[in-house]
Formats: sequence, structure tokens, C-alpha cells
Amino acid sequence: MVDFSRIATALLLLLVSLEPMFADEVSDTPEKTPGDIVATAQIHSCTNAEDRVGTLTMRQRVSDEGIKLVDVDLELRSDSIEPGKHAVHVHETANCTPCSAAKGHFDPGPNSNTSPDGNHPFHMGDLPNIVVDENHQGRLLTTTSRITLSDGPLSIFDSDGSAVIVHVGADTYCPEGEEAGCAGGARAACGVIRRVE
Ligand SMILES: [Cu+2]
Repeated sequence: MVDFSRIATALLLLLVSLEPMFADEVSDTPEKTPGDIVATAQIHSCTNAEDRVGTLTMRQRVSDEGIKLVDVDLELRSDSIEPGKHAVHVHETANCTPCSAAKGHFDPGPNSNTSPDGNHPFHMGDLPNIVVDENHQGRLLTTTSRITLSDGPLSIFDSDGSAVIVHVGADTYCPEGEEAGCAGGARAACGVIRRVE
């Protein structure tokens, strides 16, 4: 005889295990393997701080040549993020209230010029665009050696920290030089980047 209660329990467990990774409450603490340094940001809309639009996870590892590489995983899902390409950058200050408080693009070099459209795409915090689909979802997986999560001259955890900004428009990487909006224009979303201890 078929035991329906056991089947029901099994189905329930399956459904629980299939809980999408973008459930309303995304895990705030990504797994950390020994030696890696991990950072995360909860990203909120610039027009409505209550609207949580996605999550950034960064993981620093050391390459075979001893180079510090940061794997970037940015996931967005919100009706407030329009389909299309959006510029993504590390900005110079850990403050998203309001989004303009994140200031310019992270660029700690000796000739630091953090103006978003000027000196772009030479900033250390510049990242590739994220592509958001018709369902207002997108994921950017990339690796950068321009920044570090550990201490040092390229650390995004300098005295005032850093934030990630997703812009309303696409980043053209300013091939014609300084041009208003070439680095993505207005700010759509922002998240303060925190190291996972
Ligand atoms: Cu930016």
C-alpha cells in the first residue's frame, strides 16, 4: 500500500530544498574557505532604500603567480532595475545614504582622479557592465586584479571604506574621453561593502 504521508513529506522536503537562491531573505554570510578573504554588500535602490535589489559577493584568492585576484559575483533582481546593461563600479566611500555619498570612483593611485566620467575607465574600481534581462534579473561574474580586499595600496577597505554602485545606464568605458554620462550616468542602486570576518 502506498504511504501518502511519506510521499507528501518527501515532496515537502524537495520543495524546501528547491527554495530559489533569490528568496526574499538572501544569506548575508557567504561561505568562506581558509585563506580566502570574502566581502559582501546588500544593494538597495537609490530611490527607495527599502527596496533591496540584490547582493554583491567578492572573494579574494591568490593566483599561482602570487597575484591577488578578486572574484566578483553580483546578482540583481528588482522591478526597479530596468532590463539592459548597467554600469557597475566600486565607489570611494562606504556610504549609500544618499547614493551620492558614495562619492566618485575608487581610484587610490598617485594620480587619483575619481570623477566618474573623467579618467574613466582607468579607475581601480571600474568593473564590466551587468546585463539585466526582461524579468529584471541579472548576474555579473567577473574577476579583477585592480583592487584587493586585504590591506595594501589597492585595498577597498581604506579609512573610509567603499561601496558598490549600479548605474541607470550602461558604461561605454568612455572611448571618446570625458563625456557626460559615459560611465553610466545616474545611480540606480548602492551597497556598502563589508568584509566577512
Ligand atoms: Cu559608478
